[in-house]
Amino acid sequence: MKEAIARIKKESELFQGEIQDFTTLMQIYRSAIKEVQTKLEILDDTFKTRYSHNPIHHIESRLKAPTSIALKLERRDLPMTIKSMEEGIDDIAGIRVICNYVEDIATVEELLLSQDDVTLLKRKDYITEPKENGYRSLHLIVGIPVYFAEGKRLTKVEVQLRTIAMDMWASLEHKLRYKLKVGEISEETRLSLRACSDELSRIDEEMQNIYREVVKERPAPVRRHPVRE
Ligand code: 0O2
Repeated sequence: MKEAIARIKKESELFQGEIQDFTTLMQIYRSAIKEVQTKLEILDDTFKTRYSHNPIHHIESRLKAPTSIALKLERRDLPMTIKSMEEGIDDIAGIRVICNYVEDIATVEELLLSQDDVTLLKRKDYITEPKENGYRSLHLIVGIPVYFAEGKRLTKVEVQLRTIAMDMWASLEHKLRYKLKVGEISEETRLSLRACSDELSRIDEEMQNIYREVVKERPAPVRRHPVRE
């Protein structure tokens, strides 16, 4: 890992001869983040007006750092080119949507995917099927058109949706992973982390039930969107 970082640490060494294209592409990803974030903010506001409830607690976004992009390409044995970066990495533009209740995740997904300029490219449901370690989130890779001087480009954005409780677990586990390498995590720690995630999931369910009791009414059930190949 250290060697790889040392080898690619200078940004100018990345995507040799394509640095102008790289800068332009990052600008396009930045615009895609803004577009999707604005869509999410608007749908949250609209939902609040209609149902007196904000499904979204807060939104975070980030553009993947050039070094992380290069490391991911290297891990996947892909060449350091703009083409493989665009085709091989789905999360250069990343948005994290932290929802208040579990059911809000499906609501936000439905509202976002029902917009006709948003295309669902990939869907990973780590809520229905959590990862072995206890990681829970819904990951959507969406394509959205970004308009720039030379034309329009369908750009990929990763949208991670999770509750406040799922986010708490994921951020702490992420920090712990910096302190401990995977091989160093004892079985006991691994099981404790999984137990914490299961407990938080139980709490999420209970909070959802309390909310349902208080409100006694929820909007219409969600409909699923096919993934377009
Ligand atoms: P960072 O620093 O968060 O960006 P794929 O491209 O779909 O084939 P990938 O990228 O492994 O493969 O996809 P996946 O499984 O959907 O995971 C992508 C992101 O989800 C990760 O990005 C994390 O943000 C988050 N994630 C996935 N698994 C875990 C986990 O076990 N714990 C935590 N805390 N987060 C997880 P990056 O690039 O790893 O990191």
